Amino acid sequence: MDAQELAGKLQQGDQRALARAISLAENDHPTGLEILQLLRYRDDVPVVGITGPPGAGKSSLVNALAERWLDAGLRVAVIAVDPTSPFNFGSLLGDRLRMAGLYLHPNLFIRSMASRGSLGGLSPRILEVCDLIKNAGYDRIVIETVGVGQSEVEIAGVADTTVVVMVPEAGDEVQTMKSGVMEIADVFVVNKADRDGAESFARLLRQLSIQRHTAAWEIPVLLTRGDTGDGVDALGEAIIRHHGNLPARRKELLFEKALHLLREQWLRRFPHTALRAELETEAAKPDFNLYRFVANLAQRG
Ligand SMILES: Nc1nc2c(ncn2[C@@H]2O[C@H](COP(=O)(O)OP(=O)(O)OP(=O)(O)O)[C@@H](O)[C@H]2O)c(=O)[nH]1
Ligand SMILES: [Mg+2]
Repeated sequence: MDAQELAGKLQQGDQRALARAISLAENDHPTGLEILQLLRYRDDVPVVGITGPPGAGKSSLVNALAERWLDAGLRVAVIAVDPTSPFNFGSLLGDRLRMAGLYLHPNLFIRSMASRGSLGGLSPRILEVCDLIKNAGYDRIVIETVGVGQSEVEIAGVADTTVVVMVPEAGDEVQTMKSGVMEIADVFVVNKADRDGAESFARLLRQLSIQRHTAAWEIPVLLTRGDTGDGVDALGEAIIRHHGNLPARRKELLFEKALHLLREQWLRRFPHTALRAELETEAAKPDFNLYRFVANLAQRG
């Protein structure tokens, strides 16, 4: 199937065409890029990043959110970014969806992606994957990443709305928490609200997040229960409200994405190893000048 045909099927919502296009994009196959170039630009589909420490209840919340949105007749895509294995469906997320009977739901698309490198960064093709999914007619995209590596902060460069999930036990650590996590949250969730200290932890988070409030957005701190779904309606509402409230944020994200893609093109044009070798050769010459070297490179195009 050529790019035109695949793009056509994908736009009709064909899940197999979507899966095929995603594989092509992930493998840097030229047809993947061709498909992306045929599609419409869409920023009307909320991309939601759900991050937080291992076991905080992210998959349970994703499952509960997906259930609600599917019930409302929406088409939902879930991406699980797993730092350990590309095959086990983001620890248990697959199991949860299966148990909830959602696994085979025709309006649900699930994809697991391995994270990149030992630091657990997001897959380099996540932007492309989201754009493919948007064009396949999905109304919501949810990305679950475990907050143990780079992915928890990187997610903020991909998602329109970043939800940071924590548990009451984290209350003691929050003062010393990596500042990155405080800075990326558009919505805070204190999950396992059935446990001691949930309310007081939520109060602390509210105080800490005041300094990040803007005229357009006050960061909500929500109490939820992943196992029963309590508070998940409010979480869904906050996500949609954030997406609607912040068109400026989406413009900024678009700019960041363009920069990211441009940087990648440059890296492809000047692979590091070749560039390093050339630089070393040139630098050994007596008349070497770094600024002329770079200007010549840029002109070579
Ligand atoms: N008591 C209680 N348990 C919960 C709640 N939400 C989730 N759990 C349980 O916490 C455990 C971890 O939940 P997951 O949803 O798998 O957590 P996760 O953050 O996706 O975990 P990883 O993907 O492994 O990082 C499971 O046994 C859930 O049933 C809650 O609100 N209260
Ligand atoms: Mg999980």
